[in-house]
Amino acid sequence: MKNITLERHLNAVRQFDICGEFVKCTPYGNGHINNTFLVRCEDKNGKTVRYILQAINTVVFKEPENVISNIERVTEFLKLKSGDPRRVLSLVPAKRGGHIYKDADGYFWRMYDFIEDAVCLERPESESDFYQSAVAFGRFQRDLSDFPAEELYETIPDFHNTPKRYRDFLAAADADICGRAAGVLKEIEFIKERADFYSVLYDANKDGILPLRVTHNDTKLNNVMLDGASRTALCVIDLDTIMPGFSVTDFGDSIRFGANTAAEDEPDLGKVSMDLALFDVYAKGYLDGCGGKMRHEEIMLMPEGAKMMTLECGMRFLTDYLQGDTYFKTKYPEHNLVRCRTQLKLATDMERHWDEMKRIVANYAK
Ligand code: ADP
Ligand code: GN1
Ligand code: MG
Repeated sequence: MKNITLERHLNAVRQFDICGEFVKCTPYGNGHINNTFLVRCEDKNGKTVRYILQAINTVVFKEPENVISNIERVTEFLKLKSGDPRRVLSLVPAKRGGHIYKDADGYFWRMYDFIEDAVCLERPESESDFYQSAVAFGRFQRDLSDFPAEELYETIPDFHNTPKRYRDFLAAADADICGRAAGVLKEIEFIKERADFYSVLYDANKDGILPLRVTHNDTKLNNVMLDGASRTALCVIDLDTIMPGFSVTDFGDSIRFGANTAAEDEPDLGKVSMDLALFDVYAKGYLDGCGGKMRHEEIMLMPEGAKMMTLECGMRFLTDYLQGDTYFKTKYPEHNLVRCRTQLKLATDMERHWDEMKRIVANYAK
C-alpha cells in the first residue's frame, strides 16, 4: 500500500468525474487507516479545484462496496437536511457509475470534494474549538436519529464490542506470535484488572437503558471540520465506520482523543491526563448538538463511554503491537506500544476524576 505509484494515482483520478485537468497528487492527513491524498486540478479558467482521493484499506474494510453504500445512503440522507454543500461530505461520481473504482491490482478508490476554507485539528486550540467539534458530532447524531439503522452494513463487525476486543486481546497475549508479551506484562495486567468493566455498556443495552443508534464510531477531532473563518461546527468526515452503535461511545471516543492533555502517541506519560474542563465543554456541546435526543440514563453513562473507549483503544493498540503492527499505520517499531501506554495512563486519570466526571454529566442530565 505504501508505494502506490504516481501512474496508479493518475489512473485512479481519471476514473472519476472531476472538474478540469489533473495537476498534482500528494499524501495528506494523519489518518491511521486509509491512504489519503490531496488532488489538485485546474479548471478551464485556471482556477484550482481540490479533491481528497483515498485508497480504502481493504485489510480493515473487507467489503469496500458496503462502506461506500453506507456513505452514499447517509450523505444523501444528510443532504436532505442541510442545503449547504460544505456541511455534508460529497462523494465524486465514478465515470463507470457509482462512487468507487477497483483498479487492476485490486485497490479500491474513492474521491470526495475537498472541504475548502475549513480546519481539521489534531488538538483543540481552544475550549471553543472542542465545543464546536462536539456540536458537529452531536448534530450528526440528531440528524441521523430517524435514519433506518437496519439498512446499514456493519462495515467492521463488532467494532466497539469491547468484551470481544478483550477476548481478542487475551488471545493475542496468549499466542504471543512476535515474542513481545514478556516486555509488556505490566500493561497486560492493567487491562486484565479491569475485566469486569468491559461489558458495562452491553449490559446497559440488554437492560434497555442504552439504545442502539446510528453512530459514527470514530469521533476523533481530526474526523470533523470546523469553518476556517468562524471556527464553528461544519462537517463530520471519515464516515467509513457508520454503523449501529451507542451514542456514549461516540461521545467517549472524542474525549479519549481530544480531552487528553497530550497527543495520542506522547511518549512522556507525565504529560498525559484528562482535562476536566474539556470533558465538561464537550459534554455540553454534544448534548447541545443532539438537541434533546439523548435519554437521561444515556447521558449518565457518558463517563463510562469515555473510559470504555480509552481502555478499548489501549487494548487495540497493544493487540496490534503483540501481533506485529499489522492494523494501525506506525511510524516506528514501538509506536503502538507508546499509544497503548498513553491510553492506559489516560484511563487511570479518568478513574482518579471519576466522581467529578459523573457530577458534570449529572448536571446536564437534569
Ligand atoms: P482515515 O480513515 O485514514 O483517518 P480520513 O477520511 O479521516 O482517513 O482522512 C484523513 C484526513 O484527510 C482527515 O483527517 C482530514 O484532515 C483530511 N480529509 C478527509 N476528507 C476530507 C475532505 N473531504 N475535505 C478536506 N479534508 C479532508
Ligand atoms: C483509527 O482512521 P482513523 O485514524 O480516524 C481507527 C479508530 C481508532 C483510531 C485511533 C477504522 O481511526 O478506531 O480509535 O485510529 N479506525 C479504524 O487513533 O479502526
Ligand atoms: Mg480519520
